[in-house]
Amino acid sequence: VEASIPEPQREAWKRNQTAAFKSSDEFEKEVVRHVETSLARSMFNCDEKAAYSATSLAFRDRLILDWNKTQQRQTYLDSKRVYYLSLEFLMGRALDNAMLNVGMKDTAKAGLADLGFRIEDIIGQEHDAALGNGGLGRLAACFLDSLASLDFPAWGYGLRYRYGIFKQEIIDGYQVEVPDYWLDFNPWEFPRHDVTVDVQFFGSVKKVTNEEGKSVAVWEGGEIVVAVAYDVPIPGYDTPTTNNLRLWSSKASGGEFDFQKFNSGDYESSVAEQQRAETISNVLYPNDNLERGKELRLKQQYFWVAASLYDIVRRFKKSKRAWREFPEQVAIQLNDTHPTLAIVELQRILIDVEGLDWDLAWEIVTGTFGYTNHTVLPEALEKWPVGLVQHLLPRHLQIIYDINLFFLQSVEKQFPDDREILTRVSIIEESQPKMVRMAHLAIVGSHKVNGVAELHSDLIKTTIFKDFVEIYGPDRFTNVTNGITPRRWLHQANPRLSELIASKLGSHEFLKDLSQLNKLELLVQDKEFKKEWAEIKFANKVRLAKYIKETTGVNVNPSALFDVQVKRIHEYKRQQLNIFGVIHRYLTLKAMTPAERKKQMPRVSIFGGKAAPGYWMAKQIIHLINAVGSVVNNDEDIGDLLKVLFLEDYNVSKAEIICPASDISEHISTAGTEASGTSNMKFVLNGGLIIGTCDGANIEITREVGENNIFLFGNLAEDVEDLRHAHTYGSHTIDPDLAKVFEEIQKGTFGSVHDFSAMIAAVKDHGDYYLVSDDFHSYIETHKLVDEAYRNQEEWVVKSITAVARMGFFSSDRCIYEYADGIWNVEPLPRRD
Ligand code: GPU
Repeated sequence: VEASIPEPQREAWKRNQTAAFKSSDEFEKEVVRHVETSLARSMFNCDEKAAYSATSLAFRDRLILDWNKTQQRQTYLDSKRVYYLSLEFLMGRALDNAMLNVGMKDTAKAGLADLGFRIEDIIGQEHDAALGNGGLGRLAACFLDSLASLDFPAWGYGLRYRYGIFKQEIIDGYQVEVPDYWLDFNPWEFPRHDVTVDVQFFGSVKKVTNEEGKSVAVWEGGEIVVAVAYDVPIPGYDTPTTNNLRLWSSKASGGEFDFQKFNSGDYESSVAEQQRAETISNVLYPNDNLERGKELRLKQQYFWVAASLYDIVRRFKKSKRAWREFPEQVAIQLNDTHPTLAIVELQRILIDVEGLDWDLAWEIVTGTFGYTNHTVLPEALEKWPVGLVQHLLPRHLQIIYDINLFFLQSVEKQFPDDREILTRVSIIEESQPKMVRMAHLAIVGSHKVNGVAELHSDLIKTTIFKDFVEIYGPDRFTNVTNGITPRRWLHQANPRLSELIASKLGSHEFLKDLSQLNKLELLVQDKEFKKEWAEIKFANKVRLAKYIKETTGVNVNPSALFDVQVKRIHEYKRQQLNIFGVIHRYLTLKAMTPAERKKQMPRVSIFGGKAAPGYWMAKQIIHLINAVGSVVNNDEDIGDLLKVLFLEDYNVSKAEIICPASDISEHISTAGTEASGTSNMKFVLNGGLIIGTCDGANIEITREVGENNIFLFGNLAEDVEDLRHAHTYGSHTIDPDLAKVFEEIQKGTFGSVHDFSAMIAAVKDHGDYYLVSDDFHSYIETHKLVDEAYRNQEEWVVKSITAVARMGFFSSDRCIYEYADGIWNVEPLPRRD
């Protein structure tokens, strides 16, 4: 249906076009209008929440005008687009980011002040959009910011979960999960009730002969769930480009079927059916680096993939181009294996719906997809039981078998004498029950596979995907080291530091060309500059100390060394190593005379992070941290020399307070286990140093900032296998200092001996898989070096400035250019208006 307004009437439209506010007066007008109309309130009942809502609606209106123009232009120019498929987008708050990206924060600040509000209080009203678990979801959010800021025509596709990651409460030292219902009022989304896709599940496949005498598959029966689009505008920084994040929400298909049920008095079962459909987009699975193979999770994956591909194909078809041009118009990036069914779905659309032959379709598919791997941990590699896929998606299973058949045939040709390789690389694992290996499917169906840091990309080529390098050659595999957006993680989180840097570099250009930070190195001997630098760090620590006081009641001294480890709780990330180290410090202090104690460097050990609800050991680690905190923080011998805190409900908006306030942060995973890490980058960009292992992006951070500006310790990835082997088959002795820590825990110093015994047994009796004991000594010694270095504040500030100056490489802008160049083959499309 043609919905376009005919030429003669367009004058009237142009005359009445909506104008974006430009001054604080115009902004105020918009806020008042939204309070009075959208919210139906007045100046007599406008609290901060209402002021936040109205401010957000005013900015949303502004963004959508830019959004419209961006989309019109992208459609008109019909250039290649990027689609980033991710089950997680950990966006955090939108208002502050929107104000800064459109360059209107000062305008809004003045306007809000005029109306009786402080901008910080208004920003603080917003509920985080927490549609992700950790690094993987936050990476997707940083990428969206960079794609828009660099003017790439790009869309994100995800699920609109009703419940994001749970809210964490700490009750009596234990984690308790509370549902995160965030949608009661979300001014940042545009429901598109007219943009829907019917998604089919279950049913059966029959072969029929078509008019041309060809046998074709018809997937019929089963049930339909409707996907409804919700659009979230993504503003670029200092550009009118505003991209789209499209999130799908599930709803029952309704229609005649329900009506029949209703008439036959079966109202309840039709309601139940509706609820079942809505369950699909109900909740984000709270696991990080773990796949548990739940049927509903597979349903989520297909629902989201099918709706997104339908949308992408619909947009392509509007251009009336030949199918073989599809990969020239469309690049789809798979954020981990979660969207791998997209490969099968596109093949299905092309052969079953559009009637292409298999080989052409497959060429189009592999030309379109790229796959990013984010882990080598075996428990995180996705596999689905063949029976489940058969039941839920019968046609897709047939196509998977065909893809596998053709793939294995070609491998057999290439390696005629090697039977073993076929078993190893098959997309189907011949286990009991048989499983579909999603990573294998993703590799076979993509033209590029990338890891997320150099070490990680090397590891996937030499371990889990080794055979595929033999088969496809090394060119299919590449590295794109992760990055972070300097807009949120410097400009927004640390405005004073951002302004200091801008004043020295002469502009804010560094926010879009982070390599310009290197000019700061010329200033490392500038006394005044160093003083300001140190003052800003101190002010950020004061702010965090205030937050700690408010949330935990504990007083911390902002002059102490702030030592932070905030990230998901996981044995491989080794918060247990950290807390054992803290106990060792406590015991050492206790053993000292008061005179000796006076000479020690005061420390504040700060932890934060969520444990997956079903991850028992991670929950024990949280409990031990809290238990140690309640002993240490109340020990009068210790006073300010050591405080131990667990900050509840770590999330993006809390990270914005915590990252600028660290002196040192801990990135201490067992070597070879953390694919990249990205918070390591956030802390260094904010002038904190790192204590870390030779793992993930720590290695590249070291290369950039220099070995003198980072504290590395521990065994190397290449030695891990041998050490593990020795633990199991040789004699396994525990580090003596660690043994003393264990004795203290077992004495009951920190309460519940029973609770902590499993953590100790994992090291002592079960092979110490994560090498806690092997790395303990070097960890403790390196912390001593940190204390020593921190005594020399003058030198410490030089390290801090030098490190920041050398962090340019870790901007997510650099990542996006690398993907655009090496994987997507897309160009930016700047708007000239
Ligand atoms: N990552 Br797999 C997650 O946050 N969740 C996951 O389920 C998987 C990976 C992380 C990696 O652990 C981290 O090292 C990396 O920096 C991040 O993805 C982004 O690539």
